[in-house]
Amino acid sequence: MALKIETEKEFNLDDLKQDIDTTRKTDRWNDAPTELKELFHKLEWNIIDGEHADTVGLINPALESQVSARTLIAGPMATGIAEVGRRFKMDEYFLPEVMMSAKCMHAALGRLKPLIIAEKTEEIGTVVVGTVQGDLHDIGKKIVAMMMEAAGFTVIDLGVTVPPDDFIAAIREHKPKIVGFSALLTTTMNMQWETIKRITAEGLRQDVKVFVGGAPISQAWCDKIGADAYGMDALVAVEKAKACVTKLSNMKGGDPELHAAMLAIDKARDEAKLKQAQALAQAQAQAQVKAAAG
Ligand code: B12
Repeated sequence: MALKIETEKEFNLDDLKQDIDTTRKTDRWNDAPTELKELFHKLEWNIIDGEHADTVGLINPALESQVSARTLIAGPMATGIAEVGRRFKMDEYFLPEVMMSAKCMHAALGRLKPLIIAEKTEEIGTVVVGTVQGDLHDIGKKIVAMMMEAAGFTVIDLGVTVPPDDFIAAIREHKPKIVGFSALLTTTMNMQWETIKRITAEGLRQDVKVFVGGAPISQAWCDKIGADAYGMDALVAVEKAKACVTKLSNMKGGDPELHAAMLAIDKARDEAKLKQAQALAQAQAQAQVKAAAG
């Protein structure tokens, strides 16, 4: 049985600006056994320090301790690369450092990919994904592709800096139910729009549901460019993709009702999260009252 470790809440990552000793004092991953908490912190710092030759050596013992590939991706790998992004933004890191950290992420994903894909038990349709023209970022897109594959999709990954024509050709050839565009740069997000315009001009818009994602992408951007769904992360992307091929399979790409149904998934998710947080707070308050009375 895989160990359950909380990865979904928003963590304070200030300790990652300091050093691993400061990190050891954070309450992040406190629900993991002590040796795993230490391993998670080492993995965070491995990514920050870009020591890619050692990454798999940290992943393996975590897997042996029943940590799931998903927990590693959504947990210490996500927090480690987030700190790299912060350092890059603040000019504390430059391209060479970020490239070394990206190598750590690729090494880890290479180890985890077969485990995630092994979860695939059914065949529910084809998805075409790619990073739009001019953009070389592919870590997030690879995670989305892996999770889609695990959920039962056949994924055609067109790679990075994919011109609109290549998306069009792939839609004609593979007849996917969904096409997903990743963009990580404010300068390339417009290529998502251009690609949708080309798909529409080619008369293919109704044939595919268009998903968009990447760090600068938002629901507002998705609405503006007429995409069907925005995926803030791989889990959300998979949930929406599955809905597209099950209860919403009769809807066409570009249908406003499909767009509304995708938004309803986000709303339901937010409400469930809120309920969970309220229940937790209530349980904690009750425990405090009990402890005070006893
Ligand atoms: C690693 C990295 C790089 C690596 C990329 C390596 C690789 N193979 O991917 C390298 C070093 C090559 C690089 C280069 C550059 N980078 Co860079 N990079 C990053 C960094 C630090 C991390 C990105 C990442 O992998 N995140 C982790 C993944 C898991 O998250 P994610 O990509 O957001 O994906 C998740 C979701 O967004 C979503 N998702 C993603 N794609 C999709 C697609 C679909 C369909 C769906 C539904 C969902 C979805 O699901 C994913 C998983 O949950 C970011 C910082 C940041 N905050 O994002 C900067 C960042 C994106 N880079 C930036 C910049 C400026 C550059 C360069 C222009 C720098 C330069 N001067 O040359 C070049 C651009 C090169 C190019 N033409 O593309 C800026 C962009 C700023 C902006 N607003 O445009 C950022 C934000 C850093 C910063 N804060 O300044 N970079």
